[in-house]
Amino acid sequence: MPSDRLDTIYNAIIDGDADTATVEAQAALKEGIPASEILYNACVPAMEEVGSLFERGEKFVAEMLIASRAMNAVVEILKPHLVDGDVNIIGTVVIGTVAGDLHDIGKNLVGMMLEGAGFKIIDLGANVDPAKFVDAVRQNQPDIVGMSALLTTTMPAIRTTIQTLKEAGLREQVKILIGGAPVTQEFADTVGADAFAPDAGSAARIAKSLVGVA
Ligand code: B1M
Repeated sequence: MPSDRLDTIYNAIIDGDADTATVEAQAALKEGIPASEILYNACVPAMEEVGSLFERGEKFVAEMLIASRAMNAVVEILKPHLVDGDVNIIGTVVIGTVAGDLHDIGKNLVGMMLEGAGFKIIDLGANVDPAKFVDAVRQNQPDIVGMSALLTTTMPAIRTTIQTLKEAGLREQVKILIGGAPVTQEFADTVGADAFAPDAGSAARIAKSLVGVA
């Protein structure tokens, strides 16, 4: 951890203390610590630690939820520093976490980075049924459909959603980008997605290449 400030944010998120986490994040920004450093050196590792504590039975679902609220509160503060409001629109992305899956922090970060890269984002939220993806594609004619899955048990919903888009005759109109902790390039190849991104930064880079922007 490069500073005490980041250490405090890290611990506050693990403890689900949104007040301390947000006050410290504001102070860190004032001190000139870049928003990306706060995100990737404090917030994301904090959520990884929460996951490990949960696996070891040292945290429960309710505590994971409270930690995720603290993380979201910090992300709201960081957002204006991560996303440049003055970018040209290079494409539209419909994004959501797939059916049965309530995890939305990673999906929100990906949406934010894509917005920063110049995409218009239509965020369908979490636990999105395949039919809702289909409706959103019909209505918005996006260039890319982004799907996030955080559970091994919800990864198959990516396949179902792609299949539903195919049945609706919409699959060939869009590029499909997928991600989430258990998702791999191999899985993306198996389900016929156009691209996989392991993190939010690479998602933005890959999305740009999908629409032909270097
Ligand atoms: Co849950 N959960 N959770 N959880 N949770 C995990 C995912 C888990 C790994 C924890 C663990 O056991 N270590 C485990 C999954 C095990 C598995 O399937 N292999 C797990 C479990 C088991 C569960 C429940 C089943 C627990 C239960 O009820 N018994 C339950 C399921 C509920 C459901 O969805 N139906 C559950 C519930 C929850 C909460 C609701 C309490 C909460 C989510 C709150 C919220 O999101 N609003 C929660 C949390 C917070 C976590 C952990 C701790 C943190 C997730 C997170 O936000 N990470 C998580 C442990 C972990 O991840 N280590 C865990 C930070 C985020 C920035 O990373 O989401 O990976 P991530 O996103 C990254 C990349 O993956 C990528 O870019 C992002 C940024 O770099 N990416 C994409 C993500 N989406 C992308 C899309 C793209 C491209 C890249 O293109 C479109």
